[in-house]
Amino acid sequence: MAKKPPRDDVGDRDLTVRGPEAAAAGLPGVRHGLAAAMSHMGVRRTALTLLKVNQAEGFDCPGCAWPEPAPKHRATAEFCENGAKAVAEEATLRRITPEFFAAHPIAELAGRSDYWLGQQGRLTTPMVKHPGATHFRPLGWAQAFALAAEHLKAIEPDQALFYTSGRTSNEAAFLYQLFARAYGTNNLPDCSNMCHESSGVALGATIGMGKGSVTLDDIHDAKLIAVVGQNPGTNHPRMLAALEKAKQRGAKIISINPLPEAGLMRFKNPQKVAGLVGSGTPLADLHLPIRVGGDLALFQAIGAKLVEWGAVDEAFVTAYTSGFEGYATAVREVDAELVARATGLSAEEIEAAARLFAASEATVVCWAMGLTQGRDAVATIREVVNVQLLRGMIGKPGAGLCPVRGHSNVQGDRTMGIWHEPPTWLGRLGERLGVAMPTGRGHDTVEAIRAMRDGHAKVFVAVGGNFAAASPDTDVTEAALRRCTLTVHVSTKLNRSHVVTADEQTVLIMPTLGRTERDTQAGGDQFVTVEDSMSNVHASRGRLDPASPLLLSEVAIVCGLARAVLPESTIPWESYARDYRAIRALIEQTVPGFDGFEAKVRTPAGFTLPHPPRDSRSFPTPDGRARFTVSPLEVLTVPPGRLLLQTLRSHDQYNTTIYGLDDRYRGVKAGRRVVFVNPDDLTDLGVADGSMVDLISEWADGERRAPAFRVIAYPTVRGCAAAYFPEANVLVPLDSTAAGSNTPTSKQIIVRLQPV
Ligand SMILES: Nc1nc2c(c(=O)[nH]1)N[C@H]1C(S)=C(S)[C@@H](COP(=O)(O)OP(=O)(O)OC[C@H]3O[C@@H](n4cnc5c(=O)[nH]c(N)nc54)[C@H](O)[C@@H]3O)O[C@H]1N2
Ligand SMILES: Nc1nc2c(c(=O)[nH]1)N[C@H]1C(S)=C(S)[C@@H](COP(=O)(O)OP(=O)(O)OC[C@H]3O[C@@H](n4cnc5c(=O)[nH]c(N)nc54)[C@H](O)[C@@H]3O)O[C@H]1N2
Ligand SMILES: [Mo]
Repeated sequence: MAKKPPRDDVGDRDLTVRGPEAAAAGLPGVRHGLAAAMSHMGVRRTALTLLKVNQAEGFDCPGCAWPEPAPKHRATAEFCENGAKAVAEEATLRRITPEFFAAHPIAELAGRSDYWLGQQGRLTTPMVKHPGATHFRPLGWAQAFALAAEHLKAIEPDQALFYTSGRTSNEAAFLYQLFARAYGTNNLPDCSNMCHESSGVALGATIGMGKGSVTLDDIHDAKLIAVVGQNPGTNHPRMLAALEKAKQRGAKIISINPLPEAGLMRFKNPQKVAGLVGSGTPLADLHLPIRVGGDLALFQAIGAKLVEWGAVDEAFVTAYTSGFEGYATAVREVDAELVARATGLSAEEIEAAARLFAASEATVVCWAMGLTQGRDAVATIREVVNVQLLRGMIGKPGAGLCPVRGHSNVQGDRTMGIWHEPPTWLGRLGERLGVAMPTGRGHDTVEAIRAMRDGHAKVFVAVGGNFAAASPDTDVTEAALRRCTLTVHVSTKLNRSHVVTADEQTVLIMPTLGRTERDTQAGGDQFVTVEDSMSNVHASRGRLDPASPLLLSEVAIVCGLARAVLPESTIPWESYARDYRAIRALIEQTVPGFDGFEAKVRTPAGFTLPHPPRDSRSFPTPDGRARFTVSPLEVLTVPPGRLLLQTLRSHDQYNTTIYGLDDRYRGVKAGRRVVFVNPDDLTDLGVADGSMVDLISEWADGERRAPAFRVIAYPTVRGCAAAYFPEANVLVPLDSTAAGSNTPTSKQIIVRLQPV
């Protein structure tokens, strides 16, 4: 039997702390994943649903963007504990009906936690809050579209914002950007702005392609894998199986992380009997406990060693790159003392890492948010590229650059044109459809918040995501959203963004189908497509009955909006919604790499998009060469009595969706308002383990405070601290962003702990 949703918000009443675990997954992983699934779905639905995850005829796991092995190598259960939880959240049997909204005034919902809101179940009915109303009320789809159209027609196109989260399918994303642009704006901020934007910018400028250059086989065949600023045990658990395979074939693994994350230390593969009960495979051969923000210095220092030792692939450097001389001169001058301060690592540790790079003939560097969300994120990733270029590690089996994406289709959404800049193919699309396309740059996430805050943007539309909770500077972001005349949320689940409202504002909730559900249109049952972190595009077919007969697909909602907002439009919106093949045909005609799209996605494995650096060492940069770059090394200085705080994910959350209140691998149970601090720092600060503190960040425009966090003595690097996102987002000012990508610096916040 599925369990009922929680009635009360419990907060951290029962919080306990046990200390970090040594290994990830194994039997507890399976048990926890199944327990979550069964509490939402009951036994039968759990079995039926989980067996379809990531299978050729099933749906793409909504969890993460890690690729699936080729169909013949797929396990019967090609998912992980956290994939099971992601599926359970969506396939839950709990429902939010109009009666729920009648019983709970918006003011009450606004006081609930993200956890409580999410646990209430799936949205079932389009809802509206009219100006002056205290409650959401149901309305019909036609009325909902008409209301949105009334607002959108009353403003200039650039006064509207069209946000996307990375779960949206290729088909829905392509139509959504077409709608926004046919309406007249490039204001298409997306979750990528807060996520891998820094990777896209750094890779675009150096190798000419903003995407990773490896395939899953490259991971399996690598001789050295560096996992930098990433916690795969929680966020990409299936990656651990790939690391294990590489390891068994002789690869070495380096973990570069301020925290000793369980999954990187030891892994028990839940898909193997030995992994269920044994002690697991030790994964990392070398763990570098780096100071937060120290990676730029580390990769410069590694590059310096490689140059010094002559461990350079000269043939590659000569044939395919530019800028080597300038780079080599710059790294020869890297100041060892600055490197030590920036990284907190000893010369021996750095040399050990450099030796592994020098000795490896096939190296992959993987990274995620630990590199992308800092002040120097773009420059840091360029330093990773420098090291890989030195060793000729692009376009070679077992080697490459691997930004590990977050949301299951965040990479595909960008390929489909979800971007605040006009994609190269936009002109062609406009010509084909006979529609003038906007040419100027639109707003990214941070700029979108500023535009709402300053009254320049009036309507906010979101296809997926939880903008209020995911964005930085929570109070500023919420106030900004409240200044809109209309906010529209196309969502599967209730979240904070729906209940951040102002009295005179109109708010629309448009409930939509999820990945797991059958999508039937006038033209029959539809499937959608997604692109994983390694540029593989494949089909995803939901099988479950929709959570409510009133749900529309994202595609249908976008078409409904477009027809209401652009009644004169000559774009055949209705035929797109009737049969998604029409959308794929338009994508094929527009987006490079999609020739033969329809036929190719109908094969079980789908297809891999072209990637010139990976495929043929051709670099689509202005001079056709991969570029070495030089960046200054500036140590992040932290005033005395302060710590450098990073915000990260617990094991029981998917971004702002909180599955549960435990962080098993870090030994935290039943609570989230915790801050992890090195015990020696606690001694120096005179703060006791287990005591309560406010976290305060200090900025030119004033302090920001996150109240009431429990201190946990934890083996993080000296001078650094960690707390969970989104509780700590309030501490990150809107204007604190990475140079070059404008990504909020969610991993680098200087804080003081104030005992309460
Ligand atoms: N279950 C689950 N899966 C997810 C998600 C989820 O929330 N839950 N989110 C999805 C999304 S959208 C994304 S983007 C990915 C995120 O995947 P991750 O990037 O793994 O997520 P974070 O929890 O932010 O972890 C950041 C890691 O970087 C380390 N780190 C922090 N600062 C630094 C630094 O300066 N240098 C180095 N070297 N390391 C640092 C932290 O200690 C932590 O281990 O996961 C995706 N998958
Ligand atoms: N401080 C701090 N802030 C961060 C981060 C951090 O590490 N630290 N990480 C950043 C990162 S990497 C990211 S990606 C962003 C995430 O930002 P978002 O993508 O905006 O947030 P999510 O929590 O992933 O969105 C969850 C909501 O999506 C909706 N949803 C789920 N599935 C579907 C679907 O199939 N269709 C539709 N239409 N809606 C659906 C549900 O209503 C759910 O409530 O947050 C960023 N913010
Ligand atoms: Mo992300």
